[in-house]
Amino acid sequence: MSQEMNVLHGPKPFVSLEKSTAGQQLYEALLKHSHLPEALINAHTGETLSYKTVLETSCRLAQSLQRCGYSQNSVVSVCSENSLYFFLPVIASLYIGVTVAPLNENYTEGELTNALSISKPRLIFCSKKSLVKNEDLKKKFSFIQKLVVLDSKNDIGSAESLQNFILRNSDKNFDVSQFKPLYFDPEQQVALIMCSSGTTGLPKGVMNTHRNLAVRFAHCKDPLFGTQTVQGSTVLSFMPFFHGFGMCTTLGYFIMGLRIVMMERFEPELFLSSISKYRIQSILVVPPVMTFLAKSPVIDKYDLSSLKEIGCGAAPLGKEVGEAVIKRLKLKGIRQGYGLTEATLAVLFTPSVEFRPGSSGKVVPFMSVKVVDIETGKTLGPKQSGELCFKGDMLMKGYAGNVKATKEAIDEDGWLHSGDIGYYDEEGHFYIIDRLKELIKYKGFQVPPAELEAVLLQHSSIKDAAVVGIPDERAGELPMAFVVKQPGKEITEQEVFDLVASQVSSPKHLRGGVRFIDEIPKNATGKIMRKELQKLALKLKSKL
Ligand code: M24
Repeated sequence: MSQEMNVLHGPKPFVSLEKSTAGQQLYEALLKHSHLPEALINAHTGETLSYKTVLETSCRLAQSLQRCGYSQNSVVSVCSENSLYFFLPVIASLYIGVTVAPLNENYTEGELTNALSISKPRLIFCSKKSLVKNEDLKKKFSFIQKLVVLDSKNDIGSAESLQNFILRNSDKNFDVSQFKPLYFDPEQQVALIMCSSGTTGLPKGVMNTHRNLAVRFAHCKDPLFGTQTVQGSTVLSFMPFFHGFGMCTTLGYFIMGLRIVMMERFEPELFLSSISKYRIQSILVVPPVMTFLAKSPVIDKYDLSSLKEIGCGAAPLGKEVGEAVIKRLKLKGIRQGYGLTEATLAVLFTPSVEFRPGSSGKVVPFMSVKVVDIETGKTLGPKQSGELCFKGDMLMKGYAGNVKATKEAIDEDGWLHSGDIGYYDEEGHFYIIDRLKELIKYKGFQVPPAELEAVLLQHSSIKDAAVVGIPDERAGELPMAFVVKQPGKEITEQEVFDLVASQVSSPKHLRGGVRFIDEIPKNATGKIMRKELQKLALKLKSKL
């Protein structure tokens, strides 16, 4: 059987890939939708931004950035909770070839230091909430020249407000029709630098190109692979905008002219009341939200009858949970997405008419997938499990400044090795069954074990350490640490927990517990035998 025979290709695209940049496509879309009164609604405050405002402000901001010397390949960051203003600097930058490096505003200073050292932004658009943290970072890094506060009317100290930055640097009589986004080679031009640890090691900077985003925009227009919504219909967006899931899906919503109700974070009652109040038709969620929808008694207090579509991704969704939600909310099915930051967004997605409970979907247009035997490297056929590898227009350009890690992730033939184990059935529906890579996912958030192990090893009482994920019904996985004490030294479980909690953001805290052992099991090449430790963790848990 030829190797090519077992490579599955996405179906013929419904629309062909636009040759223009993501910035040009966003500009055209915002112009087309500029008669629509609401682009974004803040579910917490009821404040709104119209499509016309998003268009005008983003264009004026692009001009302001240009006049302040930001040009093709300059890097800026957005470090903010989800807000009405988050996408203004993103879209403005995309118009002019400036690269955006979104940052998780909940990151600790240590985590931000690592992320900033990779992307080196000259300007950070931050929120009032994250200003103090960003001011400290500006003192530390000389490459950060400026802070602009997104959600303040007035300047705060030396940080300018977004409004003033635009007023001071753009034409008084700015005319949108005179503004034209610039053209760059979409395949080469880096649009975003996103944080991801990939299959191993510390967080790295994933370079997603304009072409990568253009693929998402093409998917949005596809009746099989887009969200089942039309211009003007209402969606709810609360996935973090700094992550590929929230960032790329929401940019796609702008392309489609949807009415985007946004939330800063998942708040159960606000989530439900917003669906009811705004007659939300489509939502994208992570598995813990599905568990909430399946099990929580408060669901019955709300009218959720407007909801026609739920897409769920970023972590495994239990078949039973999916089925319970379908029954409770009277849906046709759940649309599962399987994505990786390194592949921009969902590369597997349930087509709108082919629901399969438990499946993560089929390969999307512009992408190919194969399943590879992890021992022999042979390409496998249906119902045979192996590592999922992807190729196509959604693959990242590489990790910023890290050729070695890029070569480890994408092989010589252009295949991205996902580090996930799965198989497909005769109809091409994929099922993810295990994770080969060390990454842990807590509620869909990345928890790279190597990062926590580095924190643990800094402590003088710790000789060796390993962190693994243990299964958890609500969160998917919880990080658990195995620790070897230095001979003659003492440290308690609580002290280990506190050490990690003091240095990394909340999803990475050791909620799975801390266990002391005599030795970390390692293979001949010194690699931690994580599967062994996972088995041990489960054994210990069953004894409790
Ligand atoms: P990143 N099942 C099992 N594991 C999954 C999974 C799934 N369905 N999806 C992701 N993973 C795990 O943080 C794998 O181990 C994302 O999770 C990511 C990024 C962008 C978009 O990236 C995998 O190696 C999305 C996920 C996404 N998910 O759904 C959708 N987008 C979606 C899009 C449009 O790097 C690791 O997480 C419409 C509907 C959708 F659901 C990658 O972790």
